[in-house]
Amino acid sequence: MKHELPKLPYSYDALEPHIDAQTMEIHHSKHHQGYVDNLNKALEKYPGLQSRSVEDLLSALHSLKVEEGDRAAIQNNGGGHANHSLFWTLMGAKKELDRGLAGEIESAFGDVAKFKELFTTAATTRFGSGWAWLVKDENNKLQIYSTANQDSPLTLGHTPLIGLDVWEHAYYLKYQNKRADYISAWWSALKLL
Ligand code: MN3
Repeated sequence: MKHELPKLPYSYDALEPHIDAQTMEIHHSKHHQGYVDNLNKALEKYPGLQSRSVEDLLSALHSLKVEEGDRAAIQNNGGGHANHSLFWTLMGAKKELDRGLAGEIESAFGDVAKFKELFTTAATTRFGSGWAWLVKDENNKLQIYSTANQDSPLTLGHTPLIGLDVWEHAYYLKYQNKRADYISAWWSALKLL
């Protein structure tokens, strides 16, 4: 079984003006496709791993019986595939506030506004390329942090709930070096909160 690029659940221009159509098209059809292709390439030597989901591969990353170079390729490209697959589903037309999630956020961080502030700081201060995350950790507690590159919280035994891509490819066409402006626009594209 080969991994495949998931369809976007909306059109490339659906997140305008917050995220522009050209960025969405390149991000999805070139960057995400590249992670999928390179993940498939990394798994060519390992037929036993080819039927496992990308989430499963990342959760088991450190115990996979693979060469170290291939482990790094699975970390980077499997992470890229899983992270973006989640990312697309988080955005879209605003839905009614998810009371379950909001309630958990309130008990963990005080209120949704405080959560947004902490998450924004994690996204703003990630040096270089990476992601900001809201995760459920191994004790079922919510945590906010960032990871470098395409590193997935799944490799730490955590379940990602909300992820924000802060690679320049996610915003450079519209926002250039102004990552903070992109992050603030992204909150408007997030459908959950
Ligand atoms: Mn990206």
